[in-house]
Amino acid sequence: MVLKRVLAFAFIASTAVYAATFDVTFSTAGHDVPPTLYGLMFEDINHSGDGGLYAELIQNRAFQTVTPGTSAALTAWAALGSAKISVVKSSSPVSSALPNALSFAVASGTTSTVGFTNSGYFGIPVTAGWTYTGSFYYRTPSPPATKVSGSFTADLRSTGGTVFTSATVPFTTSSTWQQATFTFTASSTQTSVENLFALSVGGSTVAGLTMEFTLISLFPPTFNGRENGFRMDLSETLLDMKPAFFRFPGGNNLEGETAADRWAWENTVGDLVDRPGRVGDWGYINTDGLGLYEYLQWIEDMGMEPIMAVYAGYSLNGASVASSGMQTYITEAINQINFVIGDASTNAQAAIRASMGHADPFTLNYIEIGNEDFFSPTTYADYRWADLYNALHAEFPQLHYIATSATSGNVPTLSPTPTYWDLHIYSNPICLTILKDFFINGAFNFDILSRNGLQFFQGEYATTTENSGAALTYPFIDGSIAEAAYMAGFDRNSDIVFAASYAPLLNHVSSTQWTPDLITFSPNTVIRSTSYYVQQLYSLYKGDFYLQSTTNTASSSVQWSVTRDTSAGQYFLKVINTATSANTVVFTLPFTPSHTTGTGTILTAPSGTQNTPTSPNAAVPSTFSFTAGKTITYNAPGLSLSVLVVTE
Ligand code: LX5
Repeated sequence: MVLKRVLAFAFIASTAVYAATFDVTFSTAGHDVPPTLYGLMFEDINHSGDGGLYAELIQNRAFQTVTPGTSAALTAWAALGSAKISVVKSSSPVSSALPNALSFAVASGTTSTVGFTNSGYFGIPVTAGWTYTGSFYYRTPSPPATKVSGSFTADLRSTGGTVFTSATVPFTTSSTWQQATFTFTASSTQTSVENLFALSVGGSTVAGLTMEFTLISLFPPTFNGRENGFRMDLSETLLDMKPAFFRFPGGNNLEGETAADRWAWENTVGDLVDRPGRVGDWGYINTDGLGLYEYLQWIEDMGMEPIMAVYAGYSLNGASVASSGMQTYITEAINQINFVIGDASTNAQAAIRASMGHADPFTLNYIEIGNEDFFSPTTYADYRWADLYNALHAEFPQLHYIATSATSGNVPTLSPTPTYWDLHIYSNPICLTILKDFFINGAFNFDILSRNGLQFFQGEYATTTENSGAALTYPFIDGSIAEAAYMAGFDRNSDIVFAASYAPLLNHVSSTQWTPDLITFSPNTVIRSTSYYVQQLYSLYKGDFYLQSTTNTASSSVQWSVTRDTSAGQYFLKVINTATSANTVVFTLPFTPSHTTGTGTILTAPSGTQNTPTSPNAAVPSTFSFTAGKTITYNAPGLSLSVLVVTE
């Protein structure tokens, strides 16, 4: 994967070190906060999908897109005992989508235990009380004249061979594919994730046989108990943010290295044996077990709404589909949308959705046309945007279409003129010299934009470097608080900013393509970064109405925002102090609170603090009490985001 972006380097600007007092008054005038304002951006990067949110534990479960006979084709697999294993192109594959299989050959005369193991996505969690659900397809290409019957043992074990839980799985030789299923329950929790899934059998039972296996799957309990579902701890971590939307499936991972490699929805739905998988854009194979249906079902379970992208004819090799070739992708996009919202009784794509268990349409309001098409602005402006927009809008006039390119003075130069526009920024906390925009300095970026009907989606943003230009592995408090200052601009400008999402979202600690990320995880741990807590506080205290207040100047150390949850009669006073020393804000309220003591939540930590695998809770929010009255004086510690809750 080639990074499209050259990260900007900038030089540190001096921040105020003297304490200051800021007087803030606010009235009841303001504007609605859109319910979509804070959500999530997701693509399969850093094994955030396969090996991450998608709960499948077996890596390379169906030998998708690998080259038979190579050692790479055996990624995560190893033989047990004297068995010989290799990946072959099956002479009679389980499906046309899955041409390959694991060949398991046992020499005549074998008596000792033979089998094979899988090491998972860089480990497998063993957790007491979890019932694991497994399955696999198997056949014997040249079965003996007299059928052989026996039993495999499926188990989870340490790399040293200690078995934690197992199940007996009967089999009979046959040249046709059979599917075996099993469950087992772990009675102990292992701290180490260096465990294996093993399928084994007594050597004398299978001596002289060659068998084939594929789609060897093992799931732990999943979020909401869904079959083929999502990892519980990661889902719950995201749910704790109360995210409003989920942008998917990319990001770069939508686009493919070439058009042929793009994320194509139709290859991601239906039975798992009918999903070929693809080489993802971040250097590893995507099984597409996490497919369009699974995304949508989980989005619904999580109480979010989708912001779904359609491929727009531009891929990462820099090539655009010619105008004459666009119809294929227009049809594909229409079909993709019909899969989501079509009438299952009249539409073929919607009927697939119904056959998978969701007869009713899913919620869908936003479609993103492409991703970062400013990398090919000419073809986007010349025909790709118009071709897709016009066709989709004609078919689905009720949906909102988000453009991703072609700007001049902050206005997309596209025809038809878009109403929704996604823009991205990865930068450092303070950028005075190179980018005029971000992050502390950018807190007023949206204030200066004209109110001309254009609605903004900050679909990706993150502090990616220190001010020195040094790359970050994990978000650090300085950058996270800079993001918080910037986000005050989202609250204040939520009349024209309808959605915003940090990116990337998730990172498997053992397979990282991009840092920093909002959440880092291993097979059995989840690390919430300092930026996670900033996102969480903004989302939880979003409110439904923004109240105009005295504004500070751009690039000042202290920013604030006042929003209200109207039905609860609660006001959320957010205070962001990006300086390393304390500053004071004095709020004068337009009412006298009904209480004299309020509760606030604060995220603060010394400069440079990061939450890491070895120190996951270096900075976590804590609550505090404050004296509430018509005037509230709040002394904001250095590097802090505070939310003061006041009830009318
Ligand atoms: C960025 C932009 C990482 C990504 C793209 C997304 O979050 O996939 O939309 O990658 S980049 O900078 O290499 O283009």
